[in-house]
Amino acid sequence: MSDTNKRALITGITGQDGGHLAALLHEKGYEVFGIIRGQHNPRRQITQQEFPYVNLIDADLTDQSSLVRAMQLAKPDEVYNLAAISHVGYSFKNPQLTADVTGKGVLNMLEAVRLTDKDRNVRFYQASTSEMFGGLDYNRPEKGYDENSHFHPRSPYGVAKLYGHWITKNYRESYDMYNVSGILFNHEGERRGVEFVTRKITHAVARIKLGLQDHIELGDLWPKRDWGYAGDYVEGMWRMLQQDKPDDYVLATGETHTIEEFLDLAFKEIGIEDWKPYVKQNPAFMRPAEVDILLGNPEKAEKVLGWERKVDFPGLVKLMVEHDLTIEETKI
Ligand code: G4F
Repeated sequence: MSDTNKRALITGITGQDGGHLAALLHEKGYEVFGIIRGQHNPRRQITQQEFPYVNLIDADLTDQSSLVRAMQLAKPDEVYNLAAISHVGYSFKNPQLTADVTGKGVLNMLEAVRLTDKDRNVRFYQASTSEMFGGLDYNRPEKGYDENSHFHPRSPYGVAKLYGHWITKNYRESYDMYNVSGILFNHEGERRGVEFVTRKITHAVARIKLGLQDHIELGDLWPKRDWGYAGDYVEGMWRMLQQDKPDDYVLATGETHTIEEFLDLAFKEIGIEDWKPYVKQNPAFMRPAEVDILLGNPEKAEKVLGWERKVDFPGLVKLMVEHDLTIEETKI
């Protein structure tokens, strides 16, 4: 089957990755369906305006019958399960909701696929995460975490994602389903929500430049992350589902940087060399347990999938600051 008559169903269509992936699949000629939740979701209209070609289906990861209905309506060749409670800090405050959506929601989606796809034609992508590794000294490989590294999640979010990861694998082994987990390290960009540290910084930096605010409040600045560009990562997701056999892959840059380094580059974009007078630390943004360092090893994805990242760390920061300096939302 050529890409031009394939159908894809995306959960989490209103999120950062959902937007990038919808655009990519549309460009490849897919008919794209997206699951949207809630009777009064303000993002419904925004999504429909930005992606008029996406067919929105009302469903919720916590309601399995709605997912069965979504499968029957979309009749997809590929399912991308991107929906989740995805903010690590929020997951400490709402651990049970996180377990229901980010953990058990994966089971609900897998069951919906299993029950509606008797011939096992559907390919399923699960959005696994580097948060499952936990970043502690004792299990951190020198070249970065890979597909065989030990898991030690450090948040209710990481624990819930680990359940999603293993149940995806279990359904692959038990029911001969084409299930893949992409273990993605942090990926950012102009579509990132302002609740995540990179976009929070670039949004604030743009507002400081425009004279709309005079400082930014952050939590810990020493944690290190392996930050890539989300647009590059959705290409990797798609490639994972085009292989002959289902398998799991890490997508990462192989570099790790502190939040301070991100601040350095972001403030330099607006001509400020010393950002310290503009940054205040606020314990409200610190977490009960922190993931110290995330560094991924993308060798397998590069070799098997031919995946490569196009945007490097300085390029990512530049792209995000430049974007935030120009959009109207920065001024609101
Ligand atoms: O931007 P963050 O909230 O992302 P985090 O926790 O690394 O999680 C993201 O990446 C994961 C992949 O590894 C995804 F699975 C997950 O869904 C999400 O997309 O925080 C990054 C770091 C943390 O160490 C946090 O403690 O920044 C630190 N930080 C410091 N001040 C802050 C802030 N984080 C946020 N969100 N807000 C702050 O004010």
